[in-house]
Amino acid sequence: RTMPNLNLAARRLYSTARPPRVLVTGSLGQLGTTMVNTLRAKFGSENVVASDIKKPALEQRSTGPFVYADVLNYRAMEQVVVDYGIDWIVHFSAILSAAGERNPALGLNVNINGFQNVLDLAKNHGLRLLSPSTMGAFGPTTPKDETPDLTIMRPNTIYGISKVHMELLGEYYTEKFGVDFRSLRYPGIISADSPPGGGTTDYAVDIFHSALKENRYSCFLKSDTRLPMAYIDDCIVGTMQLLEAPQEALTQRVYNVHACAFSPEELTAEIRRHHSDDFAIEYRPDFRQAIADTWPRTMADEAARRDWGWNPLYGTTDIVRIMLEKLRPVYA
Ligand code: AKB
Repeated sequence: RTMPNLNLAARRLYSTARPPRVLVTGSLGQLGTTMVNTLRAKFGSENVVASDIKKPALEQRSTGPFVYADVLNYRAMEQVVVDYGIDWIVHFSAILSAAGERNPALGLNVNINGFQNVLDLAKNHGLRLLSPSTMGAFGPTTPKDETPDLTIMRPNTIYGISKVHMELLGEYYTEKFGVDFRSLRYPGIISADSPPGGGTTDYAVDIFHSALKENRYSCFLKSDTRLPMAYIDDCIVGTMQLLEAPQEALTQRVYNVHACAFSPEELTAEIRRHHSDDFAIEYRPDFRQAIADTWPRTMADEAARRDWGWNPLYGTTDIVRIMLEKLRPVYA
């Protein structure tokens, strides 16, 4: 059946009569795997196309379509959009904070040019685009407690700079071209099933593996470095909520989301309580300390709660309990 020749707004309406076809970039990363499974459970496996430039494990391949697609190649991405009749893109490809400082050229290329490509695809093909931002978009001069949505944003990392660029450009395309761009500023995300890659908050996942493996951990942040964090289930539920929210509900395009906050020493105390009193930790701050020092301690997220129902369920104690439960069998 050929698509009638409708204008973009009507085409969006037309496509709501059936489940949306969603493309997920960076689908093999920390958030991609869970997001793809959640989208497939909701919209049907055949309607969710996972993409990445790595080879998926067999189980990641078997749940639905997977394509090799490099976000740096506009034409290749466009071919996927056209071939699969994509309506929405969830853009997870990114080089995170620590990896971006190790390789600034790569960080700039993937985070700026990769985003530009999906943004242009959204414009040219009338797609909804959800591309997450981060607390890393804030910087040393941003107020650190209850950081508001709208505040000083002068980050000093490649990751932060490229995410501010993304936020502004997304808003610009919404204003000028009617692109349906949506974003949320993630805190550090804690997950057991998929490892994080190249972030400053990675310690808060690594620590559980080390605790169970050798009952000790060498932490690359100082003991009292407090940062916002969230459990992956809250992150994915929130991302789905924003993705599916009706346009009229959104009073802004970029939203802070906050769930809990802890420092390495607070996390260690919880791990000792749930795992072992003699869990040992040493602190050897490296270059990631300077990154963490520029980020908020807590973020204000009233707008996300009000506009699309952000309502995180997991606090620090829950996260520690669940992470230990899930990972214990791996190291038994
Ligand atoms: C990182 O640490 O770079 C990420 C983030 C907070 O965006 N986890």
